Amino acid sequence: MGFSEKQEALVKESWEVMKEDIAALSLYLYTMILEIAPEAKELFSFLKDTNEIPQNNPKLKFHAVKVFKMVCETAIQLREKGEVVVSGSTLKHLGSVHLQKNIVDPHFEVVKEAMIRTVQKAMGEKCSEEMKDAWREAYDQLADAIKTEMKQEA
Ligand code: HEM
Ligand code: ISQ
Repeated sequence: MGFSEKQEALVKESWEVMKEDIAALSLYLYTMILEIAPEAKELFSFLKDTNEIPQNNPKLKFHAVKVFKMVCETAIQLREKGEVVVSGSTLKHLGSVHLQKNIVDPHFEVVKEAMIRTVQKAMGEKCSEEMKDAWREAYDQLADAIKTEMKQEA
């Protein structure tokens, strides 16, 4: 599906705002993931041995930022090139990491929903359906690229 300039702008604009409060928002993202799917706790090395989400774990924050940035980058690529462009080695690496962790399709829906709630939380009244749809679309395209890689590797 095509990605419009408007959609790209909505993703970029919200990411600019979100960046300013990344520590709190990354915690929120994990909180939402665990609220939707408590069993996901066992998947992440930095969560599985704790009762609470660690407040100050650099690895946890780094991962959350990386995921947001990748979706944002996907939005830009979708608009510029009409497709997801992730370097081959990165995509291969992501495919194998997620395959090893036994990530399945429903997990991708969980992360998407958690991410949308985080965008909503960050943007408050500025968050529109259009903005959320733009994030959903970019996320889905990136997730599909990772899933395809996972299938090829399996
Ligand atoms: C690891 C991105 C979806 C669970 C990673 C890493 C990245 C990443 C960049 C780090 C790889 C490395 O260690 O070098 C993404 C993106 C996704 C996505 C862009 C979707 C578009 C998911 C989903 C799940 C998941 C749906 C399941 C809930 C994990 C886990 C790890 C990981 C468990 C290993 C973390 C650890 O314990 O060190 N992902 N991911 N990911 N991802 Fe994802
Ligand atoms: C997916 N993969 C790795 C890390 C993540 C952190 C937060 C949300 C989703 C993620």
